[in-house]
Amino acid sequence: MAGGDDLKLIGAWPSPFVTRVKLALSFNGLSFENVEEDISNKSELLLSSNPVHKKVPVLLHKGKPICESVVIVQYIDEAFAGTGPSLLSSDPHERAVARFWAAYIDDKLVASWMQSFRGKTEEEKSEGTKQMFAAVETLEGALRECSKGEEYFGGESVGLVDVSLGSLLSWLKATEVMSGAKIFDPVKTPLLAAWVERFGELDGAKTALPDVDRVVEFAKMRQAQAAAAAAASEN
Ligand code: GTX
Repeated sequence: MAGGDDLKLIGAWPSPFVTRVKLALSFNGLSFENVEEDISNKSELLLSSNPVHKKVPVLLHKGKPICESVVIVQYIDEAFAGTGPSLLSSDPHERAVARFWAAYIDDKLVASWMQSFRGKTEEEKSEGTKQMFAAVETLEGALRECSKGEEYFGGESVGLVDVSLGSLLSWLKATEVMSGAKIFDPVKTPLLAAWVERFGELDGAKTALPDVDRVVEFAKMRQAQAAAAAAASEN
């Protein structure tokens, strides 16, 4: 397997951004050393590799760090071109469109989804939920446009947008379990609902995506910690 000793991933298993990098490595058939980071007690390796944001993921290739998940995914695609199907089209316009939607996923979907459970008030949370559903509906249109009748945002095979959105699936499914609301509704967003099923069946996705039940447990533990911290600050 290519990669091997040359690739080290500084990550944390619950992070959807780390999953993003694992997906790209997996789809490219690249092996890597996984370095599990304790986010509450950051290692010297993380701090020196990502001194600006001090966040995971960081990919070290031959010792050189690359930061920011979407940047790392594109780096893998370029540095290991030919080891797997390319995640970006050879057409500059299609590449630009894919980068646009990858940014949309982080700026609109991830941001509103986080607001839906981290909002300070109930209004903020419900506004987050509303915006999250609006972003999902917009992505239904993006899938229709980008796939051109094929199976993925990337067309016949997965691309940057599939990896960007696919990395969130365990968390979005965990949110469905916890809230009871269907995020990828087969009636409102039939293409996306089918895409979710198809994406989850890919070997690369099965390898890289964290188990939904484990994410639910983790999320409940974090909720309990946040509630305890809020109660302590009131006293
Ligand atoms: N924009 C970055 C990327 O795409 O790589 C974002 C990376 C990031 O936020 N990493 C977090 C981190 O290292 C871990 S993932 C947090 C998201 C949790 C969502 C589910 C509740 N954080 C360390 C820190 O902020 O100090």
